[in-house]
Amino acid sequence: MKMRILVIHGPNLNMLGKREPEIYGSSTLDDVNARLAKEAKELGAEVEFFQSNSEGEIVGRIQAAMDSAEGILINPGAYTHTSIAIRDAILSTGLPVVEAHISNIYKREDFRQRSYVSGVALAVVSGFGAESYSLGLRGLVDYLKKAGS
Ligand code: CA2
Repeated sequence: MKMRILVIHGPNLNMLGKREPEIYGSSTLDDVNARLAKEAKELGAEVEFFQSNSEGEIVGRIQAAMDSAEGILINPGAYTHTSIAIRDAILSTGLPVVEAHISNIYKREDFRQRSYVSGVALAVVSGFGAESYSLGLRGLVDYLKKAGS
């Protein structure tokens, strides 16, 4: 059974580890991806990474995943709170999607308390720092293993 996971990092996540370490930690995006690649290997999955600051590019990559992945792990960044287009793209693929956030969006500003993605996601992990991605990956792979058996 193939388990290819597309990991999508939304806007400004290319700045990880370079600014605001008190909120987003000190790991860089490359550190996070290297750790996910190692964990994916241990779980028997393949990962591909994509970061973009552009909503349209993220929508395009989600659509393309229909033919190249069995699941998506996404931190939509600030588009979480604004993007009906990303939500619609997720729905159109029918792929299981796990939403991950470094910070706990529910204990931050009011405008971060609404996610357009959560309602179409398999699951949400928010607030464990970069570990949120690892927990999300693990949950998604477990889900796919069960779904395929
Ligand atoms: O907590 C998360 O993972 C967020 O998705 C991060 C977004 C924010 O808009 C969401 O509300 C919650 C922001 C990503 C910005 O990342 C930076 C990292 C380092 C320095 C500056 C920005």
